[in-house]
Amino acid sequence: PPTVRLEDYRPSDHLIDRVELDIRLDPHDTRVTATLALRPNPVGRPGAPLVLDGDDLTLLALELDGQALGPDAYRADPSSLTLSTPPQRPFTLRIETRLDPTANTRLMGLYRSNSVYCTQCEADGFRRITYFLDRPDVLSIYTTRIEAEREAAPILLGNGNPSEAGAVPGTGRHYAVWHDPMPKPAYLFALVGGRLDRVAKDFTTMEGRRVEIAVYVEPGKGDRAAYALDAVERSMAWDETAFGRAYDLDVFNVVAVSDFNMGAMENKGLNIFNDKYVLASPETATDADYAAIEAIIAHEYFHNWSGNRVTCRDWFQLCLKEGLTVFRDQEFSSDMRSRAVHRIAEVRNLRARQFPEDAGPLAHPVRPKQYAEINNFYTATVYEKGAEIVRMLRTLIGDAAFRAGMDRYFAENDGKAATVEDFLEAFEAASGRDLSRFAEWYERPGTPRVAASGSYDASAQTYRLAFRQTRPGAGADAPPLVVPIRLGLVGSDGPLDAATSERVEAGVFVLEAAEDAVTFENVAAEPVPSLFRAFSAPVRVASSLDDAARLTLLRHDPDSFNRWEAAQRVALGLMARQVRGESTETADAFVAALGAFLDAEALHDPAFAAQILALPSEGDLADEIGTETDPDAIFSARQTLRRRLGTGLRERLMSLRETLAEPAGTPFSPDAAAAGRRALRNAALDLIAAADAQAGTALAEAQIEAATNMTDRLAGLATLALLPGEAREAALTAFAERYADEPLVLDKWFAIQAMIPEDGTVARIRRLQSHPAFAMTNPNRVRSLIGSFSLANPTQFNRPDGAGYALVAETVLALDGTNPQVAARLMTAFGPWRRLEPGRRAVAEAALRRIVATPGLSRDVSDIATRSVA
Ligand code: BAL
Ligand code: ZN
Repeated sequence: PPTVRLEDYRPSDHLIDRVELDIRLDPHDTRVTATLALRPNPVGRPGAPLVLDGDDLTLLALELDGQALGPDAYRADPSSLTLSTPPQRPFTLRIETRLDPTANTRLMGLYRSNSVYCTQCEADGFRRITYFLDRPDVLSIYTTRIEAEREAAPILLGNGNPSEAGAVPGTGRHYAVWHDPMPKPAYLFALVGGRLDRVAKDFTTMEGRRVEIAVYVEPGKGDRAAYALDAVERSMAWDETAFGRAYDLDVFNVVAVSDFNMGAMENKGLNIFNDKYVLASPETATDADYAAIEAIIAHEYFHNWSGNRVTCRDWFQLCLKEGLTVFRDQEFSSDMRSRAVHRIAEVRNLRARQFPEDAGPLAHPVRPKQYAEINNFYTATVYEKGAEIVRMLRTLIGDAAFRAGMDRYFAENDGKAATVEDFLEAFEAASGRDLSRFAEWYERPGTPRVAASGSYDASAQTYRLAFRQTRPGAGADAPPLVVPIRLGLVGSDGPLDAATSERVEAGVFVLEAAEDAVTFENVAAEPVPSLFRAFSAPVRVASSLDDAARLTLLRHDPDSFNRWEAAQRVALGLMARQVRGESTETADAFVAALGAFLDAEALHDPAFAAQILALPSEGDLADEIGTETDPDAIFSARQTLRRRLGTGLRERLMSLRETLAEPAGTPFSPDAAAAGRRALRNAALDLIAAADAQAGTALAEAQIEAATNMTDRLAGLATLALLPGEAREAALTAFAERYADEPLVLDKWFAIQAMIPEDGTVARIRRLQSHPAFAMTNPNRVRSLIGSFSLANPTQFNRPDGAGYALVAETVLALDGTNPQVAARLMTAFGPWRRLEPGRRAVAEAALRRIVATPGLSRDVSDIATRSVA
């Protein structure tokens, strides 16, 4: 496939000022008439041909300024429409196309989900609706008339504000006209038509605009939309106080659909969501679901400014809207919940998804320099590492200059398609700081490593910390990065606040050279350094601290993140030594330290305590070991440590479970405090069961029986899932019966079984693929069963006999013909194959090469497959 390069960017030769769409919906024969007000772009090439993008389109009619065009005047095929000599003045094109939304299984463009017409246009789906300049730097004002059978689609929604509606006399059809006053690129276009329930409330913005917020869901599920509706309202209010951003239309609509490739989409005024991120009730949604709904509702809403009002010049700038908007939704969630606990969740996620990506064959810069298929660049690197860059920027220039820079960025670029350079320029102007070296973070892949070593001079009472940064794979010419290191010193009794250094400002030392050092004065005794507090930069830190020093941090560091990090590092070290067959005698001290921690603090902050108890994942350990990894040895080392904790802490864990149990009749609350108590009870259950299968089975069965919410019921089931036997199978059967009509709950049931770390799992998944509730046409089902298996069951996905790889490869190929985007995403699970031990590596490579050699692959899958083996 042709490669698109950032260096080849040039402005469009034509612009489209206004778009009028007339869309007559029909299940198989939808007619789209697009009237485009075009003109030559003053900065384009004079006299250039007009080449409109298409994808799988059927052209029915074409007029220029009201005159039908003869066959010699243009060339059209399914993927483009060309006028070789367009007028050198403003002109109008009227284009009629025919679509079959029911046959659209790619879920890009206009399609039907459960009989609801909906659209997905990012990144390049609009060209599946009509021929267009489908690029983010062509911004137009849209007016859309939508028409459909009233019975099938009583609700008709578009971008912007509703302007007119009515019946089409004598037809049983009706129409609605929507006008969007803000110029936008085509990827933000959307429409919805269907039979949907609606919940709504009013919000008055700080500018005095009355906005009607509405959430539309499948009929009968309105009560499950209340939390999402509330989250929209809180997001609107928060963006006003945190960023001074007010909403700009009279309506804000959110629609939940069941077949959706992504999590959600920020179309202007009409966000379309995967229903998994809207629908919630205590009976069907876990605390994690509630948190995800809150975060994604906020994310899509925040795009209204970071993405929609200010959009991207080209898709290489994707992080400009995504990294920034992830940063904004993380800040929102931190303000709504516990900042410390949320930061831990963010970093767990970054390490689980972005670090491996950045260390594998799919690594790319936060701003990629080239792509073959842009849909494959909606990655953890663009999103999560992109967010970390924004956070570092704030750390470097401080809160006030950061806010001033954001204001400036929005003001200068409103209504425009911007670049990373435009973004940084706003902060340079606001802070007076040269950010040209900082910009390097966008340019090169790979997770940097910072080595730190300290030396104490007792007579001078000084402590010197030396840092050295390196970057994997970066050539000698690669300049060092600007790395903000938030740090402090901790003594055996608590933080050493008297210690100071001239080079540390507001707790931050900025490492700008390959090597540098900082010296603290007034250090009364040898300290333990607390580095990268709150994870101040997305790097790997190498330090020679021993377990005793780390346990000092766990006890005394005022930075909660680093207390958690200390416990994780000790656990990782213990598990890595176990894998290498070395001594793990310090495990007892770790258990004792956790015991003391629980006694002192578990009831004070249960959510944080649950994080402390949750050991690093198998993926974290694989990442720590780095090469020649053996998933079975990793699994077994982790089991050993879980058992040790479960045995050593048993009495405390039992007692915490009692103390934290909710009194009967307590109404369910999804808030962070209540969720934290449930999280700690369930973390305790997990460890107790790891050490004592019988006790674990009894506790889990009792918990499932008594559960009044999905969090506890599912945690009980997840515990049982790790304990082979009749109790597990009976609980799985009962769960499936109870939730037979709840697809989103059955997704959890599919996932739990896909993650069972046992030999029988591949066969179990093959049986589940023919379960009546499973459907390859629904991305959530595929991700639950196959995605959970490939991403969260390392021992079985990486079976030495290759049966796990074969299962995933077969699914990728089976899906590629109907939904290449989801197929390609599934394939990314092979990413870390090169760090496996040689036997598995060979088997994984063979599976990948079979995919590469398959004829007729989509561009999506072919791109991932070829990069994976390159
Ligand atoms: N723009 C794609 C979905 C999202 O990141 O919000
Ligand atoms: Zn986004």
